[in-house]
Amino acid sequence: MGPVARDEGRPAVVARLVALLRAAAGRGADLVVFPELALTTFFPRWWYEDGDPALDAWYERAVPGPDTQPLWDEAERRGVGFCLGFAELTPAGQRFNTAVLVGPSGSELGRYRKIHLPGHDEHEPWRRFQHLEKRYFERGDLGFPVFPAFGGRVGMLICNDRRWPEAYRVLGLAGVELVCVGYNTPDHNPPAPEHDRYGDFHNHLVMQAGAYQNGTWVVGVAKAGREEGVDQIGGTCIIHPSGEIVAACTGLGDELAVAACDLDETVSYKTTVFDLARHREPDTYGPITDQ
Ligand code: CDT
Repeated sequence: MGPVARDEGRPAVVARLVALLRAAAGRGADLVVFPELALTTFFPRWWYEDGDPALDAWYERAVPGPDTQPLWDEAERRGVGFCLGFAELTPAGQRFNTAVLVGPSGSELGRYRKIHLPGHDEHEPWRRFQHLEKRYFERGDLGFPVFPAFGGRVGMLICNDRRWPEAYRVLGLAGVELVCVGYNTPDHNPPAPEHDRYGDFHNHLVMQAGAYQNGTWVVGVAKAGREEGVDQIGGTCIIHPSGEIVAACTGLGDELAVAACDLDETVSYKTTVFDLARHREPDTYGPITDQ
């Protein structure tokens, strides 16, 4: 997905999502994966005081809601499911960076709330842009669930989660066969500009490793391009359980990458080199969770 402007508005963004979903259906897709916070610009790049109504405006109180209903309708009409990232404001006032998995009949199959929240929670004026996810979201409270869906077992991660092997492994232990990962990654990291030239490499490195080490498909989807003056990496790709990229986007705008993901191709990994039940040695891994 290309950039979303600050003033673009949900109806215009949803029309873009609908167009992508329709095109994907035309190419035989069963499942369409959209990016993290797909309905708006990446608003954690700006500072807001607590209680500012302009901050609250970035969150969804319900999905589907009046503005997002056309996406649900189109998905149901085409018999295509989707995974969509959005900012969630619950009735109890909790705020999460969330992804929802919707089935081909338009019903919600499950949701995931982002656990690894990057960035900072105070205003850091020295940065060219902020990354205030730690301020605007709580840590997800749903663990790393895996849902029976699309003929297999589907999990979700959100952006920074994809850099953490533990996240894939928890999904792997639940037998995940396809992981949907939406992301918004600037090509500049203010605290570590020396990493900037590795942005695309690190993006693929972590997702390809996560796929191979857990014998799962990984679908990594960018919100890319120059968004409100911040350049974001692309690199959307579909990764086979071997770790190989089998389909990828080439640009930084709205674009589809399509692959036939045979979930049975996970089996030879899950039953041999990454037969987790047989080969893991969890009693030696204590420091991973103890520290
Ligand atoms: N959205 C998100 O999690 N982005 C981070 C940016 C780098 S950390 C400031 C990422 O891991 O891609």
